Parts: sequence; structure tokens; C-alpha cells
Amino acid sequence: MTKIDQIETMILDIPTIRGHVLSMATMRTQTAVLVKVRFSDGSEGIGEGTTIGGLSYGAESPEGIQSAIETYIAPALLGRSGDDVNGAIQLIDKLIKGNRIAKTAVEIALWDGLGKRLGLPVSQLFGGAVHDRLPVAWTLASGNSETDIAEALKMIETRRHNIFKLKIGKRSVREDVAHVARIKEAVGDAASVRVDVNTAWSLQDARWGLKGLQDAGCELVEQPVPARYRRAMAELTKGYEIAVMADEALNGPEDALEVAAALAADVFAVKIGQSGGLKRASEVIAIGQAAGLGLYGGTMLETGLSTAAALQLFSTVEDLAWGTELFGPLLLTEDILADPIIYRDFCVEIPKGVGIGAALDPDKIEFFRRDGGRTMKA
Ligand code: MUC
Ligand code: MG
Repeated sequence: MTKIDQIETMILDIPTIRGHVLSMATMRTQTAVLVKVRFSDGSEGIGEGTTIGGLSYGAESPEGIQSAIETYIAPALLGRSGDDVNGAIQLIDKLIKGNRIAKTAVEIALWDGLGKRLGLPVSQLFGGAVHDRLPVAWTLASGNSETDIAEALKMIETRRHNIFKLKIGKRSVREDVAHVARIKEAVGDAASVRVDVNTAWSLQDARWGLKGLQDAGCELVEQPVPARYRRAMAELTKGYEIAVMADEALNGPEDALEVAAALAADVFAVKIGQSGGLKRASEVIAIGQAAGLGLYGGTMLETGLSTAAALQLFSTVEDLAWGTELFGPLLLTEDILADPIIYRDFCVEIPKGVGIGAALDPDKIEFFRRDGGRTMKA
């Protein structure tokens, strides 16, 4: 039996190419928690758990993710079979509440190790890829309309992105709608414009906001109101033509079922970290499909590592009607992979190779890693 021998964690702080202005935080660096799992046959798996803006986006911080892995997840898994990924997921779900991003980081490393030992990409472990590339959005969030327009036009011209997600919710609804309208006017029919409010609006704000956004030609609004406001999400979903997407409201399959049953979204933003791993994300996808909802491959602005893992799963999904936003590596000054993820012709390519299809660049890991982090042994 191939056993789980060793689990190592580390935190990386990587600068972003520009300030990324969201309703709840402005990011100038992204912090990723990496996990390396060493197996008894010498094989290794790598994983990542990443959030946004410290504790301003969700309940897990990078330091909390690392601590949950070191203190609770690793001791439960050390010495167990490395091939029994479902057994590990079930055990960890039983022992540990919440902490979905921490669980995801470890689970990715287990899938990666298993794929490498079998000589298969992780997509094959989920039944096989049906896409070799997927459409990929870019987020305009410089905090300035002119800078955003210049960025968008350059992305269209270089055929990198023709789907734009605008981060709004920091200014007044009226100012935000005017900002979105200016950008849509500048890109015209050459691009799809969507917005993410990251829960900043009240229901009252959102009624004005959705009316203005759809008149401006914006196609979709992501999480306009707080995650727990299901009735408000349902009213907005029913009341306007613009598509309403659930993001922060979706923490795993149980939430997905409740959101679908409450008719509280038209589209699911599926995030592997927020779902609690690839397996749980596949269950969120199944619920969305069964409910006839649109699907979108979401990101927590992860490095190439988690981006590769997400692509393994999303490549197996029949229809991601709203594409993906797996552009995380492009927001960072440096990609930490030896062979960076490829972006071209408005798409992201599914990495080839075994496991999640990603290998770390050791020099970059040394450069960006914070002091601390532990190696736990069986
Ligand atoms: C979010 O809330 O969706 C995804 C893209 C981006 O710019 O921020 C994230 C988080
Ligand atoms: Mg979002």
C-alpha cells in the first residue's frame, strides 16, 4: 500500500501586477498556501488553498488554512493509504467542520499524487476531459474607468480576453452603473461585460443596480447581496432579465441545493476552494446541472497550481455556459509553475501531463515563501 508519509505546508506572498480593487479590499499581493504530500513510494503531490484579501472575503485566512492543515488535517491523514482519496475526503469531512479551502489544498495534492502514480491526468480520474481549452474572463478592477477601458481594449486586440468582469460595490450604485456603462460602450459588441458586487449591496441598492446594469448592456451580476440573503437573491433572479450568479452563497453541495431550491440564482460560480475540493465542486456542478442552471468556472485568484487543478475538473464538464475566470496566474507578477498555464485566443488551455499537470519552479518558491511552515511526518 502506498502510504501518506509526509505533509508539508508553506505560505507564499506574490505581488499583483497592479492594485486589484474589490468592494471589500484592495489587493497588492496574493497569498497562497501550498501543500506538498510525500508518499511512501517516493511520489509527491502538490496542492494549493488560497483566499482573497486576508479575512475580508471569507472566514478562512491564509494563516488559518495553514494551521488547520498542520494541526488537524495532517495528523488524521498521515499513515493512511495515499490511493484512497474518497476515504480521506470522508474522514476529514467527519472530523473537521468548515475549513473548505484547507481541505481543498490537501485534496488537490492527493489527486495529484494519485494521477502521477497512475500516469494519468486528474481529469481522467473524473471520467475524462471533454474540452482542451475553455473561455477565460479577465477582471477589470484598477479602480479607474479610463485605465480599465485601456486594459480591456488591449486584451481584445491581443486576443487574450473578450469577457470582462468588473468589480463594483465600493462606490455608490449610481457611480458604479455609470462606470459599467462607459466600459460597455467602449468595448461594444466585441466583449461581454459582467459585474461582481461581492455582497456589497442591500436589496434596495440591488433593485436600482440591476435595472441600471441591464440597461447598460451588462449580461450578469455576481453576488449583489450578502450570501445569506437568499430571498433577496430569489427576488432579483425573478425580477430582472440580467443573469444573477451566486458566488459567496455557494459553500459546497448543501448550499448549492438550497440556492437551487430557492430559485436564488440563474448561474453558479463554481470554485474548487469554496466548494471544499474537486470532489465537492463536482457535486455542486451536478446540482447546478440538474436544476438547469448556468455554470461558470470561478477562481479565488489562485496561482497556476490551483488553476491547473480547477482546469482538470472543469475540462470534464459538458457545458460551462458562462466560461471561466481562471486568470489568477496572469494577475501575479510571476507564475510559480515551471511551465506556465497557456492563455491564447480568448481561452485558457487545459494543462497536459499527469496529475494536475503542474510542476513548481523551485527558485520562485524559495523567493516568495514566508518563513515558517512545517513538515509533518507519519
Ligand atoms: C470573486 O469574488 O469572484 C474572482 C475574480 C476576481 O477578480 O476576484 C475573484 C473573486
Ligand atoms: Mg465573486
